[in-house]
Amino acid sequence: MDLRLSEELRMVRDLARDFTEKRVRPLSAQIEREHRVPRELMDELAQTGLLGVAIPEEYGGAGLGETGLCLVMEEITRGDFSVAVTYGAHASIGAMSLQIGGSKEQKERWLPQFAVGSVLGAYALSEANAGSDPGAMQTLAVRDGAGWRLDGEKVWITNGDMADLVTVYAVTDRAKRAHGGITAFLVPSDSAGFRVGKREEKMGQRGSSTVTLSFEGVRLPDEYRLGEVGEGFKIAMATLDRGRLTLGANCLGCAREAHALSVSYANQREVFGKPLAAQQAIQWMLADNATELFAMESLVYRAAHMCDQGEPFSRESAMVKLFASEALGRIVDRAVQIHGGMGYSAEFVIEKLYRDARVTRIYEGTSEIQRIVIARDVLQRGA
Ligand code: COS
Repeated sequence: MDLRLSEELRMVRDLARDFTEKRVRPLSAQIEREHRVPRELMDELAQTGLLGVAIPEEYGGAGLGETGLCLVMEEITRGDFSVAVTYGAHASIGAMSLQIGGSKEQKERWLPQFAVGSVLGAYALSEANAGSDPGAMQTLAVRDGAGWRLDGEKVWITNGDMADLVTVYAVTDRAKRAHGGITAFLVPSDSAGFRVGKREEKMGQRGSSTVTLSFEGVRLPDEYRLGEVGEGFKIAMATLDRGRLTLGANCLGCAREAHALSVSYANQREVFGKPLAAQQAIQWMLADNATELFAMESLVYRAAHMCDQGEPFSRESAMVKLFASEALGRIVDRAVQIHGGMGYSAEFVIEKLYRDARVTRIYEGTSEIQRIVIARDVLQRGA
């Protein structure tokens, strides 16, 4: 298997790296302080063309697939996790349901707008009592003349207050639920009855907006239904297969940043008359970081390659999410330890990375859910 990057992929990675250094990193402290990623930054990202990196060329994107998306996510996360999550909620899971489940007409209408950022997307699956078990959702869509009427509430929706078009999953058959009873809808945020509710105050990734969305008798024409009636759960899961891969790339970017800061601090800080880096205890931590980074990188880009080749990759994407989020947890923990008291101080970025990292073991499926997905696949398809 050849994992070398094509000329185009290297160009897109360099573009994302350059944008991150010039525009994202300098704003990171402000984003953290104000708990807000400026919409203008998304507009600037749109101007680079990076919003459409994974959108097929026929729909106005760069057509660089999951590998392209992972490269961009990795780079942006190095500059600021919240910006990367805001980007991903649009370019990854926001656009992906449409790419997976949309008709030709729906893709022709919406994807070019997603690619240039004139329409921002979001993905709304979770509910207060349906997080790990989305089949238990209560949001209901019932036939209303030639269209649909939507009622319910979604929680933890990234970009919910910024998005123009939200993919909402709703029950259309209570008896069938995950097995043919859930349908996906494209819901414009200016629909009557669409409301943005509470904004979460979070431990980390504070700049990324996470809100409740409610739908009170939202009326939708049938052409806003995504995929067939009853096909929604599969579209939601296939979208998460992609999302979990790009999340692995987020973890990789954050871990690289923590490791680079640790190496630099270990070289400059002196203890017992010599640099920290001369202490074997510190060297072992750096060696473990470097090894886990190599493993993360290998998993992320091998699984992305499988996805881009059209091979099944559901088990592998769960493995990426599980391993990368847990390895990131170990790497940021070592980074705090290497920095000592400085790692615990809010004046240093390590403290922020530690907080930003924690949720990666929870959102888009907890580590325990990933183990369920992997174990089921092992038992059904073999080791
Ligand atoms: N791609 C396509 N279809 C899939 C799929 C996937 N990755 N995973 C499951 N399906 C299909 C199944 O094949 C099944 O189809 P049939 O009805 O034809 O049999 C259907 O979807 C239901 O699947 P399953 O029986 O496995 O559903 P469960 O309710 O047992 O749920 C898990 C399975 C646990 C994997 C799922 O609920 C899950 O991923 N939970 C976590 C959700 C999550 O990540 N939430 C975070 C919020 S999103 S930011």
